[in-house]
Amino acid sequence: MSENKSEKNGKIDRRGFLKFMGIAGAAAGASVVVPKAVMPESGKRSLFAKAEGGAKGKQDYEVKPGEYDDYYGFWSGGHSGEVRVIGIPSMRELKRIPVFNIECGTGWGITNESKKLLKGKTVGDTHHVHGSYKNGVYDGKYLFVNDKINNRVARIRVDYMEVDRILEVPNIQGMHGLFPQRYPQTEWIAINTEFQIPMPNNPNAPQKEYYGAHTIVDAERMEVVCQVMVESNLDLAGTDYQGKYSFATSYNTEQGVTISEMLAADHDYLHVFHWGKIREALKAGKYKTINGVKVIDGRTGKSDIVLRIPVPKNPHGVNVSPDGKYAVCSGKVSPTATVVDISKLDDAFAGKIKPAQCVVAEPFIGLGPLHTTFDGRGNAITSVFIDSTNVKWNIAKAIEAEKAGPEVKKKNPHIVDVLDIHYQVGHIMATMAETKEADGRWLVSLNKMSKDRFINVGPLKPENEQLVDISGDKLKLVHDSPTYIEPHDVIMVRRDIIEPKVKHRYDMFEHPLAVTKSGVERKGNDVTIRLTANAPIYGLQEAKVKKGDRVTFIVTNHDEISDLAHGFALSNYNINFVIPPFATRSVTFTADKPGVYWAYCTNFCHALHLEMRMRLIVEA
Ligand code: K7E
Ligand code: CUA
Ligand code: CA
Repeated sequence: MSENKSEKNGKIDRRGFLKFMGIAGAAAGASVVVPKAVMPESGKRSLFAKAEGGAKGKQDYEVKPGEYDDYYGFWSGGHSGEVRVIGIPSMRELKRIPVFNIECGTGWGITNESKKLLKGKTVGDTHHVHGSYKNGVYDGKYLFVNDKINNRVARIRVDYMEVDRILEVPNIQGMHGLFPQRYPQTEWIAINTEFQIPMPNNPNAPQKEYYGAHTIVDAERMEVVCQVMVESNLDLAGTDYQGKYSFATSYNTEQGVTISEMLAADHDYLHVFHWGKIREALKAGKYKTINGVKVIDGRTGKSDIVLRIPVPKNPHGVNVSPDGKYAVCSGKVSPTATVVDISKLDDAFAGKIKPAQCVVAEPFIGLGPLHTTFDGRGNAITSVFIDSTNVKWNIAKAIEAEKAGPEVKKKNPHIVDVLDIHYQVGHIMATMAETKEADGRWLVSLNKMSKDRFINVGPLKPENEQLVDISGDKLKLVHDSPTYIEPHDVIMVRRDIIEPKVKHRYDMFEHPLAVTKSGVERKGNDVTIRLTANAPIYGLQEAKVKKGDRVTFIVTNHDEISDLAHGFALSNYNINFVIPPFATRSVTFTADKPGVYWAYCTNFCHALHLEMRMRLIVEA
């Protein structure tokens, strides 16, 4: 076959490919000559070409057939336990990355490789996804996502878009806010814990000995560096653009265990953690080791690592503006946002000014402000849960009005626009907004309820994620997108940052068990069956084992063509997984049922895909 005939735009087109494989594969049966796969050319649509041509506030959100999106959206899947990849602005779902869930499509939680990471856990509640950084911008290396249920943080390799590490963090519950270091690069990840518990977790500890913690994780080693113990819970997390501080909102400084106790105080705090002082404390040995983790006492009066800036009670999100100047706390119970001037923090840590003097504005937003994002042009946009709005406001104007006094302030000169959304918004995020390259093009409003926006699918409705054009002065709603349980947060990363890093096939020998020669090996009752997979055949047509054997199948896909994955399902043995190009996957089980069992390929790969199978004969 001529390579060129079956390639379009540098990519082997599936139709031409299947035609070719149908003939060659059927005739040869064994070694198939595979055309060299070529990287699809980047730029099926030049980034922003259309947007630049159009008027402000009128970007084209339609992505035509065959065109690419401008941004990768990485979505937390809430208590589905997964991460989703959604194209922006089309809102088309491109991929699901199983993380804390069991997923029979790919075999996540079924293969030995994934089981080793999951360690028997089967549920997860992802809230916050963030990428690794270099100099304040994503470097396209990793994504990090938390699990609030089992207190784990997972790392996704961007090159394979697959989880490679999962770390379970001791001494905490309700792992919530997570934010990576932004400068000079991501060495640490700051993680907050929403529930206070005794440290160590002693059931008889009095309520006043329940603590929260700010956990620092080493991003490369995926190990806990330390925890800073505080008396309050810590909710959302942020980091600055200098590598000096991390932030945490808190809403239970009362150390309450009932809802009325948690609402008793008239204010709460934005906690600021000083990384230099954390390093000093670790070096000086100023910590206790609890469950193998170095725990620094960060309670009020016990250390100078933590600065507590009073904010209206029960705040929620904290987001740092792309210019690195401000940390914005959303009020939640208070209808305001609190703007903290980061340049004043050093003086506050040094005791030269009071922590409250770091606050430079407290503008009115609306009822129930939760999260703030930025357009990179000096504006903030805050999600407002109770009002069901996105409120765009100007940070400089809010600071000016605060200085000018109550008469000016009550006219709300900072408010630029208010957009009704549908309905009850949680997070919002603008394109590149958590980087210094915030570009103010698109915003996604992650609405917790869709109510009447879609045809009825029963009592459990989808959530509604709305795409908003933020390129003009007005916020312009352009698209509704239903999603399944239950996204919290998202980041949207320019395509040119991610796309060059993403591979079309695995590095085959990165997996220590990669199969180059099919065969059966017995050691006592342990039987290893090694299989190559080449469309449309597995390396063996049959294998025999004995009842009671512990059987391990190891399968390596030798098809290098992009998009040619095989599956491996074993009838009546509850096994299925997918093997992408050059990947190796394995599974171990006890052959406890005698008989003939067909294993077959579940991922359509060839005209003879249905014939891609083998027998496992389990002798009595
Ligand atoms: Cu507001 Cu978990 Cu980020 Cu949800 S948190 S909304
Ligand atoms: Cu291999 Cu279908
Ligand atoms: Ca409170």
